[in-house]
Amino acid sequence: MEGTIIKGVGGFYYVSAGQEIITCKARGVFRKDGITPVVGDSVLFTRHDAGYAQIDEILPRRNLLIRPAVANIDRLLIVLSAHLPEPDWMLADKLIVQAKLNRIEPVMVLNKADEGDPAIVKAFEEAYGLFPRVVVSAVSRAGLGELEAAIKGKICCFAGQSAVGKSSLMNALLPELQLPVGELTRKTDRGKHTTRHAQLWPCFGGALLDTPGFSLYEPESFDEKRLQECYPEFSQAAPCRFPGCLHISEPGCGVKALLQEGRLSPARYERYVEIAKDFTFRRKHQYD
Ligand SMILES: Nc1nc2c(ncn2[C@@H]2O[C@H](COP(=O)(O)OP(=O)(O)OP(=O)(O)O)[C@@H](O)[C@H]2O)c(=O)[nH]1
Ligand SMILES: [Mg+2]
Ligand SMILES: [Zn+2]
Repeated sequence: MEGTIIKGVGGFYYVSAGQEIITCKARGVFRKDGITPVVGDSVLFTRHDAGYAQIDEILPRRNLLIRPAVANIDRLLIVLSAHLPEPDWMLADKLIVQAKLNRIEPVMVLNKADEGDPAIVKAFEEAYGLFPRVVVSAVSRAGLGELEAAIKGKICCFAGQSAVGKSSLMNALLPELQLPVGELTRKTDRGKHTTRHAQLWPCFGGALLDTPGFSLYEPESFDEKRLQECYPEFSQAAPCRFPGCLHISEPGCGVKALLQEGRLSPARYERYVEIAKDFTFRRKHQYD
């Protein structure tokens, strides 16, 4: 039989097939081969008269994200909070890169619009104006229709810092779930990592995955050319003088010109430089 892993905990995999959820164990050989089934995997399994069903095969993955491990994602819903916790813009940018390198479409979601800090809303628009994006509130339900439209028929995975409201948005979209949501710690205004496991919920003709947020970030290759392709902003730039321009300190750079003309978010650009330098560093030290 064929099914989709919706949850994996303690060596058990919960596989959705038709209207049923079947508890499975993975075949022993997977561990030997270093293969771990993950949430979102399409699998072939067999049922036995006694004991647990067994996952025999993992069907080819379209993509795989790690920490938390999820597979076969169409869209990554990258959630930021317009209030607390303070947005980790760098994490959001890295999640975009992670998504794009894995051929997953990023959708930027700014939650807590009911308490929205206008400066954050403005920064969000400036940074992500060229991305599909929605401003929403799990509390007031503003923007939820738009969010649902972005999800329809796709396998969508929530990602982002603890306490930005990923589980709250899941609950707002699918009230029957009643997932646990957490408070912010009083001292640091950060989240408490309430969600512990990735879990997939079929809905809207596709599925939604709640996750504990991504700790990031492990591209398989550190190719600066591919990194640049993750920045739709750059496609508006005139060609650079030097082929292979990193858009950092080279003369005659089209991206720098864009920046000087005020057509590129300085904050996004600064974070790009940091990520690009990190790519260069890691590429050079990959085989150390
Ligand atoms: N004002 C306001 N608060 C919200 C909104 N959405 C979530 N919250 C609050 O934010 C806190 C964290 O919400 P969660 O849904 O647990 O956040 P999470 O992203 O799932 O966090 P982790 O599971 O720890 O990764 C809770 O206290 C929620 O009530 C919103 O739209 N507006
Ligand atoms: Mg959560
Ligand atoms: Zn350049």
